[in-house]
Amino acid sequence: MAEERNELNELNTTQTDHEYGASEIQVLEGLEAVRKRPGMYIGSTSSSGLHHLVYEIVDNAIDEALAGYCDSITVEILPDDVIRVTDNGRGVPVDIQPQTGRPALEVVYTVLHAGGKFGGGGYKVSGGLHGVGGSVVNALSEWMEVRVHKNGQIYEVKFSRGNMTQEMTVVGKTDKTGTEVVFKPDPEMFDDTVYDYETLHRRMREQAFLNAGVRILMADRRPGQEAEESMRYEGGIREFVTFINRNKTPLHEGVIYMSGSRDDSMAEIAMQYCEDSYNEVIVSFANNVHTPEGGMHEEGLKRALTNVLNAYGKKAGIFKGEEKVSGDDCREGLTCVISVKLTEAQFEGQTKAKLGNSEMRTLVNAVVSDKLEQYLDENPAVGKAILDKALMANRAREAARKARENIRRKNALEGSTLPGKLSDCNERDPALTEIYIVEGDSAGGSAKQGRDSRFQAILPLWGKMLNVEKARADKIYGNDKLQPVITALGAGLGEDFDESKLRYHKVVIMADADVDGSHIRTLLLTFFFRFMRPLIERGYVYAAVPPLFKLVRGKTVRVAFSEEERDKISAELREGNPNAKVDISRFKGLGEMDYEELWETTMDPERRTLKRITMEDAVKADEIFTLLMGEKVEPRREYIEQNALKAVNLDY
Ligand code: 1YM
Repeated sequence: MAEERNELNELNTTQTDHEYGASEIQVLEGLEAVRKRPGMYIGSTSSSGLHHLVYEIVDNAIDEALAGYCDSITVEILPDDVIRVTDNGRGVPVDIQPQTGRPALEVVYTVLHAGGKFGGGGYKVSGGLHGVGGSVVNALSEWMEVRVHKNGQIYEVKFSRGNMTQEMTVVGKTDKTGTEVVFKPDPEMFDDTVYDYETLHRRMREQAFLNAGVRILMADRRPGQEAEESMRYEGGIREFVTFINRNKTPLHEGVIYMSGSRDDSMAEIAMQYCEDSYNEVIVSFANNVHTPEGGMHEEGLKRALTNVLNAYGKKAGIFKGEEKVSGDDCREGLTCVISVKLTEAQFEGQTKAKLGNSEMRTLVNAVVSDKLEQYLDENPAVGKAILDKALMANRAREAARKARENIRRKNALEGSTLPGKLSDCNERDPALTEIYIVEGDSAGGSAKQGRDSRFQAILPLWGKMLNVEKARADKIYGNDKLQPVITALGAGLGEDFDESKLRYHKVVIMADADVDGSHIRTLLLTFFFRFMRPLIERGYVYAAVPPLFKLVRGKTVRVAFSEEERDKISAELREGNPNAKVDISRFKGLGEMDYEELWETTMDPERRTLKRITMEDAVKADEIFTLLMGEKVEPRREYIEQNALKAVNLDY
């Protein structure tokens, strides 16, 4: 807050002795800073930064909801990728601010406030630093308009790239209250200004779960892609857990819900185990911000869960003799959402996605220790089911360890065991090498011929892969389809994964752009996600992007990776002669390309396109995988029906 006051004072001293005229109001120094270094304020100027603008404005509406004045928020993508966010709260204040002599409505959007998420300092909390993001969004918008319904009047202000172009003006009468913000992101500031409905929809759904009872309407109003969903979850994060588990079979009825608070902080935890899942899904938030890297709140949960389950197993006579279960055992098949609210959240880690406040470990630990024990005492059947599952996990882990030892012993006896199908490269420094995992033997053959064998290794895979969803870790070791991948990469898997032993720092999945190809990509990504997660976290996994079209005019041959590119190239090839014949064909598959084509379009580092796989991609693959391979038939059928057409272009 101190910083905020300083900014206002500065404004005060430099501007007091005369009144503002609309033409005189220039971009304030602060907003220039935002346009100079946008990354400092919104993380990046890529798609993620573009979407971040929306979150900043929505956060203000959510804060108003948390303060108890607003229960409905509308987020719309309008034609031309203009964003409109509306709420039914009190409306941003319009009275004159004593420090500046200007209406608060103008100040909120023109003065850079303290506490930005990326600029250091704490994060805003409801009732705290209200509206910090408004000015940042304004600075990065080609234009922005805000209308406030309040006191029976409609007030309006307009801006262009942070400059006020219309001072606050009364433009009409109203019987409602609320705020409407409309902005168009500045193409000068972003790589691309096209919004992705799914990205916003996902985030708004998450916010609706985290803020029980608030209705969020998400709509796409761009012609040809209209969509709309109204979301309101009275059950809050309980319903979030039910939603995550929608395609799985719960081990027990109902979601376990626990909450507690201490001083100015509070924690909520909702959890449910699933019968047909061996994964752990923990989704955590601090002040409604997702913390994918976890942190203190997750640590508190894990610690308490392990302690409570071990104590209960003993007390209820479920353990035999000295039996006990590990933390991992306690989390197999668990889905858990944790949401904490605190005044001075410290975000740490590479992407500021990890909560650092140790008092949150204490709080969550205390809440779970206390409430879960009580829950198990009151629901002994659930307690028994959870502990039986943890004991099963424990036995499977033990079996896996033995299987691993056997393999190690076997390897030691048989010496080098690189898979026979692998065509390795000559270079030995993993930082310089890449492995192409190729679908099908014929594509594998072309890849082997076309590659640069100095640094590119090829491993062909073929046939149906193992159903990883139902397979436990112990079975994976012996699987003949995955075994070559494991040995070629050389770093082991699961708890034993050792990055320093990894033989290639680029692992490229090369599969067709069709249903089978996307299937194999999903399988491999799911496998990496579950058993070699650091591989994805460290950014070592890529998808090759093979071209879709081949265009030939006389001796000129070009390839295109999308329909737009095809049309563009086709026009280029016709340049000067609109009637020239350009022969366009669709690549049916990798196997169809000869080795030179494959090298030129998909493997040559100078010319190829690789898509780096993110954790988000992997989580999506994992979700699709669960759906396709899990035990529930109905959602699988629905998914296949809905995606039968889309599947051709599945883009991870
Ligand atoms: C579509 C975006 O910004 N709503 C919104 C913002 C504010 C208020 C209400 C508000 C806050 C307070 C008092 C308060 C903001 N106010 C400010 C500031 N929706 C959206 N709705 N009255 C109204 O915090 O005391 C900044 S944002 F700073 F002026 F109070």
